[in-house]
Amino acid sequence: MKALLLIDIQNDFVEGGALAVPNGREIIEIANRVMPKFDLIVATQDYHPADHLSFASQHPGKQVYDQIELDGLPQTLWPDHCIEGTRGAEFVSDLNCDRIDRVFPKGTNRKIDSYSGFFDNGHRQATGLGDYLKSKGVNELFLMGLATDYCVKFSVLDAIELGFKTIVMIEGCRAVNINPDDSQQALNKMRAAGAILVGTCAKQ
Ligand code: VGL
Ligand code: ZN
Repeated sequence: MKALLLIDIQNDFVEGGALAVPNGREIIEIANRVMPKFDLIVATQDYHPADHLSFASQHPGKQVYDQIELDGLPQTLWPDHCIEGTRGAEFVSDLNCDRIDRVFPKGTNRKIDSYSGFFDNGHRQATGLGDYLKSKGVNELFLMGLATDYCVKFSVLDAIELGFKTIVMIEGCRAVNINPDDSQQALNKMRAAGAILVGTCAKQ
């Protein structure tokens, strides 16, 4: 059974948003086009309290993109984004959300970030996504969304580790690219870990 996992297609990650991923809005049309090919569609939603410790604003003297250590884990500092209850945290309005069967919020704990849709960055707590997919009999997982070099990458690596055949639809992903080759590095890492990279082709 195949499922589609849409990663963080939220207002703050597209043009005009607080942590806009370059050309992020281009993937909306792609998501809407591929969704009808799947029986099960799940989405992750980055969803932070206003004082989340991944925000540079919570660390006086620090700047956006600085690296710190947070509870023993390396942490990139971000602009305030995807704050619970705000428009920035909502899915992009043109996304056909009617087709999404279930949404998994992540990053809700102030003290730890969560790039992957499956676990927080310390693998300390699961979101329930893995168990949900297994309970539905999913063995092949197709992913697309934002951002290639963070939440897509870590979701893909966890999906592989959890035993899913994992397919990344690269035309449907866009990267933050703090360094210009972050996107390529992320794709290389996903491929090396066992991910299958395709354009948008949903039928393998
Ligand atoms: C993301 C940085 C911080 C993402 C989320 O969705 O890739 N990146 N929070
Ligand atoms: Zn975030």
